[in-house]
Amino acid sequence: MKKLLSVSLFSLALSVSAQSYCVPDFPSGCSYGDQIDSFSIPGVGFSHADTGCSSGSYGDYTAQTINLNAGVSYPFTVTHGFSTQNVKMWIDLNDDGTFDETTELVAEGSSATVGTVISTNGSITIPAAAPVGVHRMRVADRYSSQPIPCNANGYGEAHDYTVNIGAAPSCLSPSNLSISAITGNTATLSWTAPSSTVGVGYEYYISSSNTAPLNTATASGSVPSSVVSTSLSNLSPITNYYVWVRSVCSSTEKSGWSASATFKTICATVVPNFTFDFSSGINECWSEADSGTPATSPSGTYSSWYENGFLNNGYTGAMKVNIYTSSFFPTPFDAWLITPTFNLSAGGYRVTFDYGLTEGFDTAAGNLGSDDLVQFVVSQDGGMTWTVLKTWDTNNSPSNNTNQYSFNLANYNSANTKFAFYATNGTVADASDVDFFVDNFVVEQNVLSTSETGAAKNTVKVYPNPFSEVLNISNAADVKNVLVTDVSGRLLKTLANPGSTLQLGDLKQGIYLIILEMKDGSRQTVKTIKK
Ligand SMILES: [Ca+2]
Ligand SMILES: [Ca+2]
Ligand SMILES: [Ca+2]
Ligand SMILES: [Ca+2]
Repeated sequence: MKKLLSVSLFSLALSVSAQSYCVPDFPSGCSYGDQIDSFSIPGVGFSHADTGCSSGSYGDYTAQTINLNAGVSYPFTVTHGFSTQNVKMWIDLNDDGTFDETTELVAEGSSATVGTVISTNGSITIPAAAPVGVHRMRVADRYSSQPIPCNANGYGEAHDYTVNIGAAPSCLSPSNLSISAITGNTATLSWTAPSSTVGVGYEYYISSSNTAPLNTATASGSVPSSVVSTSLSNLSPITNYYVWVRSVCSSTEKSGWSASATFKTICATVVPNFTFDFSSGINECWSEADSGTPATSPSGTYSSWYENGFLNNGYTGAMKVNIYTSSFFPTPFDAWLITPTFNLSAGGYRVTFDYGLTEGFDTAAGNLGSDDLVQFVVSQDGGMTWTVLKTWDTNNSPSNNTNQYSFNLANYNSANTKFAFYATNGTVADASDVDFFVDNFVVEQNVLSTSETGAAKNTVKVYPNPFSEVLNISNAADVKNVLVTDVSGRLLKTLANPGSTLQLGDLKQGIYLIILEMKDGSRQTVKTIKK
C-alpha cells in the first residue's frame, strides 16, 4: 500500500512538472498598449475580446480551449493599443513543457494600423502531422522586437490557451504560397499541392485587404489540379495585395483557405493623361538622385528635393529644393526629381507644371546665384540620356508667383519617356539662398493645338453664346465626344455621346473652349462664354 502511494505521488509529480511552463516576462509591461487586447480565430468561432493588459504582462487562459484541426490554416486577428507590435504563437506539440522556438511556431505576424485600429492579421497553421489531442498554446506580443516563448525583455504581453487538435480533414489546403514576376498590373502566384488528393483543382482569392475570405466566399479564379500556379492580372500599380488558395478535392468538398501571401505591385508605365498635385509629396513611381548632370545622367537614390508648401505657403502639397552654398560646407550639389515613366507613343501630348522661386524659407522674391541653375529635362530612353527643355538661372530667375510652364511634346513620342527637374548650386559660393518650387505636374493630350487644325470644318452649331446653364448643339448625332477646356487648353470635362443639350451649370463664369470630336474623325472648336 505504501509503495503504491509513492508511485502515484511520483506520477503526479511528473505530470505537474510536465505542465510547469516558463512564465514569460515583459519587464517594461503592456500598460501603454503593447498588449494582446482582442484575439480571435473567426473560422472556429473563437473570440477572446477586450482582455486589456494582464497584470505582470501574462494571462494564463488555459481554462479556455480552442478546437483546431491538423493540416489546416486558420486566419487570426490580434488587436493592440499601440503600433509596431510583433505576434508569435507556439503550440507544445510534443507536450514536453517547452515551446520550441522554431519547430513549434504555428503563427507569426506584425501589426498594421488602419484608421484607429491597430491589429495583427495572419494565419495559424497546424501541421498535418500535429499529434491529435490537448496541448498548450502560447500567444506572445512584443513591441518593436520579436517575442520568444520564455520572453525576458521589452514591452509586450503573452496569453496561454489550451488547444484541442483534431484529426486532419480529408481535403487539405495548399501551402507555401509564393509570388513572382510582379509588374505594375500582373503577378504570378504559385503554391505547393497538399498531401490529400485534389480531384478538381484549386481556387484562389485576391484582395487589397488582408481580411481572410470566409469559407463561403466566391473565388476570384480557379485552375485545374494539374497546375500549381496562376497569373494574376488587371492589378493596380503600387498596391498591396493579399492572396489565398484552397483545394477543390471533389465536386462536394473544398479545403479551407490556405495561409495568405502578400505582395505589392510596382509602378506601371503611365499612358497620359496624368495629373500629379504632390498632395502627399511624391510616391515610389517618382525617383530622386543626388549626383550627375543632364549631360552625364543621374545617379543616387535621394536628393535635397522635398515636399513643402508651394512658394513656402504651408509645408505640404508641392516639391521644393533649397539652392544655397554653406560657408561651412561649400560643396556643389546636384538634386534630381525624376517623374514616372510615360508612354507617349500615341502622340499629341504636352507637359505643364507650376513653378516659382522665393528667398530661402521665405515668401519674398529671390534671385538665383551666379552659377546656380534649375533645368527641366526630358529623356526618351528611360533616363539614360537627357535633353534640356528649359533652364532657369541668374538671368531669368522665376518670380515668387505661380508661373505656368507648358511644352508641346509633338516631337516626343517615346514609349519610355521620363521628365526631371535638375537643380545645382554650382561651384561658386554665391551669397544667394533661394527655394525653387514645382507643383501640378501634368502630361495630357494637347487638345488646343489638335483642335485648331480641325477648326475649319464648321458644321455643327453651338448656342446660345454666351450661355448660362445649358449649351445646345445642332446635329448632336454626328458628335462622338464633347471636350470642355479652359482657355489654356486644360481639359475640364469629357462628355461621351452627348445629347443635343449640355448641362454646364457647374462651370464658373469665364471663357471656355468646346471641342466637338465628330464621328467622322474631324474636330471643331468653339469659343464660348459662360455668364
Ligand atoms: Ca491581454
Ligand atoms: Ca515542445
Ligand atoms: Ca499641390
Ligand atoms: Ca553658386
